[in-house]
Amino acid sequence: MTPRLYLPLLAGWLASVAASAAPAPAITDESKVPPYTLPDPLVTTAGSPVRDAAAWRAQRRPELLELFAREVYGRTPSGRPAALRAEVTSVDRLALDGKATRKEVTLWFTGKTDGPRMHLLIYQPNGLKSPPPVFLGLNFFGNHTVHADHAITLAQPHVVYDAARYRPADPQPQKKPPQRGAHADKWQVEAVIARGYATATAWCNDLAPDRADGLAAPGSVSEMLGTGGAELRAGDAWGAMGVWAWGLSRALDYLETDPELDAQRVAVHGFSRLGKAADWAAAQDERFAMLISNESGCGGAALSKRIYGETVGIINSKFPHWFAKNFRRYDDNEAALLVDQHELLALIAPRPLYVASAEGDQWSDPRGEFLSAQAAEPVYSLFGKKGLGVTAMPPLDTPVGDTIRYHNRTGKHDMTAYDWAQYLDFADRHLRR
Ligand code: GTR
Repeated sequence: MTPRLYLPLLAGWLASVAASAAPAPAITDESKVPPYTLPDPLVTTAGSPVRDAAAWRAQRRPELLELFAREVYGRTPSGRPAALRAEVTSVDRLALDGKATRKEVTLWFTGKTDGPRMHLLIYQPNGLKSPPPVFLGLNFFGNHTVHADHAITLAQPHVVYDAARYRPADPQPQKKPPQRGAHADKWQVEAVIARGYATATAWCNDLAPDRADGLAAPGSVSEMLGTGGAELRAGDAWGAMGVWAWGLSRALDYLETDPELDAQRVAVHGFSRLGKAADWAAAQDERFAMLISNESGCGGAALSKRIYGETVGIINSKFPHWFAKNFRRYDDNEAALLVDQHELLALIAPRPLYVASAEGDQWSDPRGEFLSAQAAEPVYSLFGKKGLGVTAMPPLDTPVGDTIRYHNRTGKHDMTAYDWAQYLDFADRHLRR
């Protein structure tokens, strides 16, 4: 082979090696964080300033939504399916020792009872004079894991992760199905009910199984809408975050039809990967009255351009199905992003927003979550809303802020009774009539 023919081949080979190269390792030493520049939420991509709430709404908000859809999460192909049908499958007015009503509702997305569906579990406090506000969030392992209540229908299929089909690099291959109440600590159902709120949840795997081939799985919403699997899809087609966010909006569609619940006052929440989904759901769907983002980290509340903990390259290589394929353009190349996650948080404005980190969860970058919440403030200011009200990160276990609130809890990656106590206080302040 002559050198002239050889060179392009070599270049091609080098490019393919670079594309499949392992992402740069995570930085967890603050002094090693490289400098970065954040895009200004109040300057359009074309460079014009956004001076008031009207311009934000008319111009910048749609522009940012488009950038997040195209480059980060993928496009949401449709809203409420015309044929969607809700079927209340059980009601117990004497649940939790008579303190609550437990309801189970199945949403049949095509209207057909053998088609794609999502099972919603709801607890609502008894004895209230008016319909309560609702905390709504997806769960990791099935509705039966949020409380030990034996009447909760076991999630099907009752196997969560199939280790063989999961990527070897994934940290959570798991064969044993999680048991009833396994995640009760993360849901604090009694505490929520005692404070006069309803709580509603569905399993993320009902919408799209959380595994590399989940987007193409029969019965998933992505398969129903024909948007393609993790590899064989358009660059801007949605990933699991988009599908899960869509499911949260469909749950809200149901809540709007239930006269016993106040759908005008729904706080959407999520922990970790499901926090990322909640963030994207609240950004797109302004019917959500409040967002609680609990340790949502990379691709959630944490800044992407700040290279600390999990990065875009790491998350895309471990979870190829979570984000749009286009997001892979920014693997180890975050500086090229036209948006960053503070602008996702800004899309929640003027609605109340709680961002929470945990000190023991450096992977999610607590400082990057704080800085992101802080950088969303100028947009809240346009609406006359107060943000964090501090310039430096607060001490541990010390919530700060008004319409944007933040805390960094001691302890590990989790959603604890302490976290819930803060969220309930926040809801009392902003959702109570
Ligand atoms: C990790 C992932 C994080 C976070 C977490 C979780 O493996 O790297 O982005 O989402 O899982 O969901 O618990």
